[in-house]
Amino acid sequence: MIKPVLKSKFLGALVGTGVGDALGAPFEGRFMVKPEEVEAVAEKREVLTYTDDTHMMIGVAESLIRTRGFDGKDMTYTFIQNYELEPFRGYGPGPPHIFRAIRAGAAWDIAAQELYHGGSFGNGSAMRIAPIGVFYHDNPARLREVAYKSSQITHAHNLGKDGAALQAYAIALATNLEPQLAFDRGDFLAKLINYVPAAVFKGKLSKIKGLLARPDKARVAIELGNGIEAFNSVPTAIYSFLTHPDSFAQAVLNAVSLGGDADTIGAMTGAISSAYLGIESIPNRWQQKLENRLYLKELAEKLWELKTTA
Ligand code: F2R
Ligand code: MG
Ligand code: MG
Repeated sequence: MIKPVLKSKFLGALVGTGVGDALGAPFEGRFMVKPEEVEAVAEKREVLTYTDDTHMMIGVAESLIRTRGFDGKDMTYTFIQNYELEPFRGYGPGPPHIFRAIRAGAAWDIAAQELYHGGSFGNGSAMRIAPIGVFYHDNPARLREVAYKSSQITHAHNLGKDGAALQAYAIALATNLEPQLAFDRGDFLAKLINYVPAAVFKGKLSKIKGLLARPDKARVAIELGNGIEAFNSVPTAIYSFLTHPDSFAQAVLNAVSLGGDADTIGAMTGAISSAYLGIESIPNRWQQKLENRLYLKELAEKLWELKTTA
C-alpha cells in the first residue's frame, strides 16, 4: 500500500473514533434513535465533545509514540495522568478505581485483576484500541499480544482482553484493505471468527451475516447486544461497519441509532470504517467541529511516521 493511503487510514482510525464517540455521546444509555435525530443533534452543536473512549485512546497513542512501541508501565501512568487532568470525561466505574489503587501502591500490571471477579469484561479496553490496531496492522500475532497487554492494565478478564484484540484485528484488517477494491463481507467475518478464541464472540460474529440479510435494529440489539460489556458491543460495532462498508456516515449513524452504549459503539464503528476508507470519508461537517481534532491528527501523523520510518 502506498504511504499516503496508509497515512490517511491512521488519521481516519483516530479521528473516526473521536467523531463516532462524540456523535454517540448524547445518546448513551438511551433506547433506539433515528439516524436523522443523531444528525440533527450534531448539527445544532458548535463543538462535538468526546468522552472517555477518545480520551483513553489519546493515552494509548501518546504512550506508543513516547516509547516507540508498547510499554505497559508507561501506558498505565499516561492513562492515570490523563484521567487526573480530565476526570469529567464520563469514565466507566472500573478504571478510576484501578488508577486510585495504583496511586496507593498497587502494582500496575496486576491491579486490574482485583476488580470484579477475575477482572473487567467491560468494553473500555476495546473502545480505546484504534492506535494499536493501525500501528500493528501488519502483524496479527504482535497485535494480539499488545491488545491483551494493554487491556490487562484496566480490563484483565479474558473476555475484556478478547474484545480488545477482536476490535484491534477488525481495525487491522480494515487498514490492510484497499478501499477501491470490492469489499468481501464473508471473508472479513471469517477472518475475525478465526482470530477470536472465545465462544461468545465467535457465536455473535456468526450471526452477523443473517442480520445483515434482513436488517432489524431490535433483533441486532437483542442478538448481538448494545451494552457496556465487550461481548455486547464489539460484535455490534463490527456489524454496524458491515452495514455500510462504503460510507463512514451511514455506518456510524447506524451504530449510534442502536442506542445503549451509543458513544462506544459509535467510536468503535468509526475506527473500523475510517481505517478502511481513510480520513477523507469522515464528513467535514463533523470533522471541523470535533474537539481537539488537530491534536488527534498530530498523534495519528506521529504514529504513522514512527511506523513508516522505523
Ligand atoms: N461510563 C460510561 N457511561 C456512564 C454515563 C456517563 C455519563 N454520560 C457521564 O458523563 O458521566 N461510559 C463509559 O464506560 C464504558 C466503559 O466502561 P469500562 O471502562 O469498561 O468500565 P468497567 O467498570 O471496567 O466495566 C463496565 C461495567 O461492566 C460490568 N462488568 C465488567 N466486568 C464485569 C465482571 N467481571 N463481572 C460482572 N460485571 C462486570 C460492570 O457493570 C461494570 O461497571 C463505555 O461505555 C464508556 O463510554
Ligand atoms: Mg464514553
Ligand atoms: Mg460508552
